[in-house]
Amino acid sequence: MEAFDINDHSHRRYNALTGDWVLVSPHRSKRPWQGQQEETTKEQRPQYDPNCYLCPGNLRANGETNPEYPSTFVFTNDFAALQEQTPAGGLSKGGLIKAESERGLCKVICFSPRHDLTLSDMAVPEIRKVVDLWQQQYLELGALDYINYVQIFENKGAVMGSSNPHPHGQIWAQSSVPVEPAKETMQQTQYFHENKRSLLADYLALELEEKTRIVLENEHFAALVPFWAVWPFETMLIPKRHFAHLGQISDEEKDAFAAMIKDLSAIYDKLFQTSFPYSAGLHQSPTDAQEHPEWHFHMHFYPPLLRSATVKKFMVGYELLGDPQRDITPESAAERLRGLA
Ligand code: H2U
Ligand code: ZN
Repeated sequence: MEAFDINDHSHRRYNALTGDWVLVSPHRSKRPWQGQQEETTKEQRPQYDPNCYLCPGNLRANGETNPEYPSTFVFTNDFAALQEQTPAGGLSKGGLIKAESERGLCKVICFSPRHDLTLSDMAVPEIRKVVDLWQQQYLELGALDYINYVQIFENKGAVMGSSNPHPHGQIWAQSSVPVEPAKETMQQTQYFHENKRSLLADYLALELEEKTRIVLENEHFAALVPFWAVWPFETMLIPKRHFAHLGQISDEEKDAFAAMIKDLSAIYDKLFQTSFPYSAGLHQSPTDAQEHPEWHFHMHFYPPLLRSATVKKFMVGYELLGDPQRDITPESAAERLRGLA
């Protein structure tokens, strides 16, 4: 039998950050495609849309009017999935039928008053204001005694379920730690106890040495396609310094973070000459009043597009029933993204 070649032979990759596995089938990326094509929006948008519920001065669904905000704007989601006034309680039958009440709150953040922009069109000082607001919200919501985790994220593009093209994101803050950050907490804690170092700092050092999965780098942050990426052009932004949450980021690091978001999203837009859709979000330490020396702040980008602006990756079949799977390798995805920098 010939020797194993990671660039050619099927293999499973371990996600050191979550403990999950992904099946990689590099030889399969040449198969023909006659399936569904996604609609992508490339239409010119006005700077102000009188019908947009996020534009300054407009009316929202609950009857409130948005202020004439000059940069960012945050408000409580009028259709919040989590609510502060949820009564305590639950249900348990033989440990098999089990429910727990969940308290929380949801907010919407407008990144800009301009209806026609996305993060990739915005200037770095404008994105920096979004980072400032993320920081302020993480600290403010995290300080509430019933909030133990704050999830900040953006759904971009209709294909990702975004309800409105106006540049915006969301925050869901709640009393339990959801599954993904809980897995990351467990993996980082175990690594930190065994090695007395941050898992992601050590992982980033390996990646900066190997360089094959690095997309971009500046003084304080790196963008890379993780070794264990599931989505075709999935990336992570990782700060070079080990800190747990935005309450610990320096001003200089905030500027570098804003610049990385700008540069990475510009690369994404170039990849298929489209306003590139994705779900992106910050992962930071739980706000559960525990010390979290193991936690290393980072941002994930999960874009669904596979081979063009119209062909999306589906998580179906084996991926629903077995493990997630990918054809193009993270190394070749990184090489393509790097080429557009
Ligand atoms: P998405 O585009 O990611 O769905 O986020 C928009 C959010 O805005 C969505 O959660 C809220 C929706 O509940 N929303 C309001 O809070 N007020 C409105 O007037 C319309 C939409
Ligand atoms: Zn708008």
